[in-house]
Amino acid sequence: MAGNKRFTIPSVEKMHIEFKEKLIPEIHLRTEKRQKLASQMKYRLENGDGTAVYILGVRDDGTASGITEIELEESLSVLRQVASECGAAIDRVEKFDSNGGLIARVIITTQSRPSVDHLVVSVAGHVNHGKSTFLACLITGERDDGQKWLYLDTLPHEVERNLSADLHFIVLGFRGSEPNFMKNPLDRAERIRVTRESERLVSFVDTVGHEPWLRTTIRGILGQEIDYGFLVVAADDGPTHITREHLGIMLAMDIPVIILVTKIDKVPANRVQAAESEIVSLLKRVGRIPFIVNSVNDVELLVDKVSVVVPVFKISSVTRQGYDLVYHLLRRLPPRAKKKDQPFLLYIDRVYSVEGVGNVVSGSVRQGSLTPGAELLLGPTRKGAYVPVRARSIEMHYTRLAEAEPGYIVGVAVKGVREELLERGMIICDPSLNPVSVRSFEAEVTVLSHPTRISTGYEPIVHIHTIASTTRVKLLDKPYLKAGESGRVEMRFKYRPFYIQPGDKFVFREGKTKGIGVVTKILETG
Ligand SMILES: Nc1nc2c(ncn2[C@@H]2O[C@H](COP(=O)(O)OP(=O)(O)OP(=O)(O)O)[C@@H](O)[C@H]2O)c(=O)[nH]1
Ligand SMILES: [Mg+2]
Repeated sequence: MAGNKRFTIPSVEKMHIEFKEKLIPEIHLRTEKRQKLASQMKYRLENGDGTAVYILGVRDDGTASGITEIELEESLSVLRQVASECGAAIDRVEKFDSNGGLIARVIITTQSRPSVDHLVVSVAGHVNHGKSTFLACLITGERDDGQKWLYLDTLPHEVERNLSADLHFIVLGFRGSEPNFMKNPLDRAERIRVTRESERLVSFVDTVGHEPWLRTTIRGILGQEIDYGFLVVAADDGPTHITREHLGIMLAMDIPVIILVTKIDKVPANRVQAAESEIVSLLKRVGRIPFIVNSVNDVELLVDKVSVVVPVFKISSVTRQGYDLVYHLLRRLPPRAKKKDQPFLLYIDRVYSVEGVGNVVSGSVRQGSLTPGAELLLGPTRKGAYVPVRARSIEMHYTRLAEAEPGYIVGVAVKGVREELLERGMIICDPSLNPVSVRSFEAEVTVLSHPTRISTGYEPIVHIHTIASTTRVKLLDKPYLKAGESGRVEMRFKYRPFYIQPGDKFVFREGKTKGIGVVTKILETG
């Protein structure tokens, strides 16, 4: 035993600190004790501005007694449950070895719930047309000095090549009608501040324009629960074949599109005019109504009609010309209808492991809501099984959440599964969804471009949600399909099953071939 050694924490305001030797579920989770613990925790949280610290393994008088690993686990399970009743959660646990056993410092924080008024916007467009720069200038309120893209492109090979290579997520907040600017978007504390303080949040997904990485661009559009798509077109180049391809994907997915003509400072007015005309005729060719936006009045006119009309803004990130209208639009755009009253479902986009937290999966909430502590299913595995897991905690833009709603792009810490099992394209869901493992399905497809023709045996990559998987195609009503033609097909995932539903839309591609489709029927499962 540690004898009478006193445990002191230097320079900490003691009002939010509680000393406990240990907590025992059988005792401390009984109604009376539990209520007492909860009211004590609320008091500590209030005094600590949303943070409470529990020191375990130390008696009330500050004498270190030390506890075992098992006693610590039990104590943490009590604290976890009580915290969740207080709208809080364990943020981290720091363990120290005392000679008689363990002493742990448990930091509990109130979970702030960001504004329900939340939009998700994906930004696509030709390489170098100014997507990342636009987002950096939008959220900082600054002008482009040629370096602003570095706020988004943080990977070493992105910095080196000045090319976005992966998806990046960033948030713009509004307080009242004013944008809540971030000084430095790379600073986590700034992101948390904006997420906590703002009444409206616009989460942006910055995609990539470099053609060979189309797979990633598609994931930025299909893999998230997008409300609107921004398509960036540089005034000097005008729309390109990549612009058309990204526009085609957004429209096929029924995403309302908004066009930003950037770099208008770089070229004379007649070149801006020419780019504008090219965009107008492109939109007309795909059956959309262009709307050139010149004033706040224009924004007001179109704000609730964006699925019918395609607004075209002319901006410069160097002079910030046109930015005021874009802010006005983002402040006013209505979120699309959300499926909140359905079982929770999220397609895993990324998997990582965080020290002290464990495995984290991230992605957009497709439907339903999620609270920390929820029991979930994760899968399907390669063998078609679903594994029970628990959501330990939820974060959005580094901010802890008490509840995640449809559209939120969140990281969920999951307990109960080995990291090797986790893969992009799997789901986490509420068990009431009763998910199946789909091996083959029927679909209606349209071939957008193909140098020759498609027949049975064709093997494209299919993108559905965050899934990107090789499938084998069997034509059901025609011997072959040419560019521009539609048909009924059977598609079989070649390597492993996934969770998909009738009505899911997808993109398929293989070399120069591109097509779109919708799942009409689930065939083989298991
Ligand atoms: N003159 C001028 N230059 C701009 C403007 N917007 C962006 N740029 C410059 O254009 C270059 C490319 O900008 P990025 O923001 O990296 O382009 P991107 O579309 O994100 O590129 P990828 O993500 O790699 O597809 C940078 O050098 C920017 O400084 C603008 O409005 N005016
Ligand atoms: Mg970029």
